[in-house]
Amino acid sequence: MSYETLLTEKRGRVGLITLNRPKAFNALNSVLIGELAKALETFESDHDIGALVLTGGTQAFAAGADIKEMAQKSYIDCYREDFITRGWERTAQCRKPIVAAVAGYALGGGCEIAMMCDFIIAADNALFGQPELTVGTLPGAGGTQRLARAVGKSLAMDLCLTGRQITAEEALRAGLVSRVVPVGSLIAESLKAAEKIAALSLPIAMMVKESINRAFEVNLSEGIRFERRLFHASFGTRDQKEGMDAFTTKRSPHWTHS
Ligand code: DAK
Repeated sequence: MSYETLLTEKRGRVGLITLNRPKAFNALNSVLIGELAKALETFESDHDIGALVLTGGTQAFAAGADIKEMAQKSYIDCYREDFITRGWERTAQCRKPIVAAVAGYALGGGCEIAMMCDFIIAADNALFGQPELTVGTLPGAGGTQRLARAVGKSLAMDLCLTGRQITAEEALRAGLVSRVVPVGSLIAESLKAAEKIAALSLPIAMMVKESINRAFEVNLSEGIRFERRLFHASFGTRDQKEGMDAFTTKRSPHWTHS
């Protein structure tokens, strides 16, 4: 499939999606968001894909929602069209594991899309921020919510209220990203991480993802109960039998993703 604002390719069992509006620092316009939703759906329904990587360019992962596209909208336009709501949450709804590989600017909606992924690998030149207040609005795709959960109240308030950007190292210290790598090896390292996931049992990896995400929705005892149910459910899969038999008989497992 070819897209106007994205590049997609399959690397073994990994689906790689690259945001591709370099002249606009990958500003997220409605075409891009629609195409991103389509690309995610395509990889989700492809049984040969076990994990995804979402990336941008070396200068910008994405510098936010397209300010030029939204500047003239009225309240009633936004409300009636449910402005840019459609498509935006699609990344968060992806059931397969998805790694954000972030280089350069991840601002506003760019930071929000990265946070919708399961974890973020940052290049050493990455800059994260929620500068919406500096253009007269506020984060609208989960920036005040996911950022606060990821880094805590104080830093979330600091970023959203001052609009300042933090470096990859600061993002690592704050727990926003899981690792920092040299910009030149970002794609290779992110693909390596995704390949590692995709080489394991897909249904069990999906259960792990679902269970961790549940931690952000419910209290601890409900979360533990949810985890326990999925743990029990894993014993209904062929892959659990295979994984434990392979360990016991000292051989490599052959996952059937079933
Ligand atoms: N929108 C449109 N164009 C953008 C852009 C953006 N967010 N960011 C950069 N560009 C364009 C610039 O206009 C410029 O285009 P030309 O003038 O060459 O045509 C080109 O990219 C290069 O940018 P600069 O010339 O500004 O380059 P600099 O190196 O000087 O600065 C910068 C790079 C990233 C620091 C700067 O461009 C910048 O501050 N950009 C804006 C960052 C920002 O404020 N982002 C937050 C936008 S608000 C929602 C979902 C999401 C959102 C809201 C609701 N729902 C689901 C309801 C999200 C809102 C936002 O993200």
